[in-house]
Amino acid sequence: EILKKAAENGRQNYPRSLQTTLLYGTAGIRMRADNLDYILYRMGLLSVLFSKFRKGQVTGLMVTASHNPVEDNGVKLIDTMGEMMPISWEKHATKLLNVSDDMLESSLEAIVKEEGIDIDTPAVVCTAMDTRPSSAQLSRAAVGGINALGGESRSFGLLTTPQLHYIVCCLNTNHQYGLPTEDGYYSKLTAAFLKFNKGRRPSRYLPRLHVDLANGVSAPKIQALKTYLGGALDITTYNDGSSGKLNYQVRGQLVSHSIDLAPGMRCASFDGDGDRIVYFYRRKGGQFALLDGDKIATLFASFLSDLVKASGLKLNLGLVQTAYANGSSTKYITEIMKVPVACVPTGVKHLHHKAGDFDIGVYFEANGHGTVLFSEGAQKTILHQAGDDSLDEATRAAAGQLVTAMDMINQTVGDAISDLLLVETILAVRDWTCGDWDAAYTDLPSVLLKVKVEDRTIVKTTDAERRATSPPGLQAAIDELVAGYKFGRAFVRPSGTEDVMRVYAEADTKEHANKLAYEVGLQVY
Ligand code: 16G
Ligand code: ZN
Repeated sequence: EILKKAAENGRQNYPRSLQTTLLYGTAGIRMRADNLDYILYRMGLLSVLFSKFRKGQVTGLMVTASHNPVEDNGVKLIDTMGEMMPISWEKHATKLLNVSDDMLESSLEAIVKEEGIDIDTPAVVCTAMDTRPSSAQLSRAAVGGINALGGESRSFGLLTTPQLHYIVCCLNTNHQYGLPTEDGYYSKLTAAFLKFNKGRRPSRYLPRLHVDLANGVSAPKIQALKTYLGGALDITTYNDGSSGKLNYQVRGQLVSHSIDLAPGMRCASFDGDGDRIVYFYRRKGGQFALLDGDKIATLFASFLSDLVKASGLKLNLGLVQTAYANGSSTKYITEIMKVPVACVPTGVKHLHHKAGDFDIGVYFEANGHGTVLFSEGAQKTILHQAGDDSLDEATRAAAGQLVTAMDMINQTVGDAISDLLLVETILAVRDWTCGDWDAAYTDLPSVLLKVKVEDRTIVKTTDAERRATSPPGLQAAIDELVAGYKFGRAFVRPSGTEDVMRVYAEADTKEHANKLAYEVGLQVY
């Protein structure tokens, strides 16, 4: 009965206005905001079914299109521990995105049946949004959907995506993860930061950072963060206005053009919804240098692995990357740091999932999305070690530092604010400049091209997208091209978010990487 009412309400107030086939893809759905009302309504419905499926635990719905242009918007659904909605539910989302108004009721019914949902279970969904002009209206449409199925909606207004993930996790863990409010979030992270940095007198490291916020939702959030940090970290912000020029940066490359970059300045930039961060600086010789997700991942992994050793624990720590990870980073991690590396297909959900195979799993995409997961067992062991009076003080202190690091890390999803605090902590502890950090390894020159094709689905890949299995002969051709270059590596994959093929290549020089990418591109063109 309630399904019928919800479908009827949808037909009247949020009629389907697009006939094209849509996909709930790698990171939810993103598109021009004009036609999103019915989509948000329907995703509101789905988030209620998902909460009922999770026995009434809180689920989440974030209105954002991340780093897409300001005219776009979209939605990401969140699971009860703050992870992304599981892959097995994406087909339900895709179904609801595409059915006619007449078929909405029966489609809802089919999901209820297939997932064995008790429709009388109460449901709670938390929602939040980014700063796009369309976000408020679309949030109302989502709440309309949530309420239409009798779900309780809790709206948190403007939040970064990872803040909403954090809040959902807190609500479902009896506040064990932290207090389920924005204040709880800042308090938890900054208390850990301040504890780590208390009384530290670095000489090379300067607690001064320049951050470009892409005019996104992080702009007001960094202002709030600053009040919690007091004077412990001096943050100068750029593009910290409202949504006007949101995400003007080139996709994938978050590097800012607004910062007048002088040698010695340490800079970072965020994407529009605050789940990605990269650092950059100018080398002594004046050359621009990017400290991307791979560099952040190696920094985190080496720091945590040192602490694990110093605290006398036997925990297996591993790092998860994608095919885009620079070959030098992979080599450095496996050969110098002796930390195991796993490679998975593009998309945060794959990295997050794989990181769960380790006691401590660090994961990052080169584009700056990443975090660290501590298994439940590891968390217990670390806490126990930190409180074990029979141990010598140095050992206990190291375990204590691991506890503090865990508190600073948003384990639910990649989080630019949390990552920033941990990078700053590690640099301070090691008394490092960007140059010291950068010196660990030198990136191989790399190139990423997009190629417009008629049908990107003809290319199929395996081995974490590093090898093509179809069309026949493609991989052999790539192998042959790659063999002609020193340190050559290349792959092609169909994009999950745009109607294009992506071609990645790296080699000993920029010129060679360009040439290799071009040659490989011709194979799919
Ligand atoms: C999405 C993914 C990102 C990935 C990108 C690849 C999430 C939250 N975001 O933005 O991780 O790098 O897609 O896009 O999973 P592509 O398939 O078009 O290359
Ligand atoms: Zn994002």
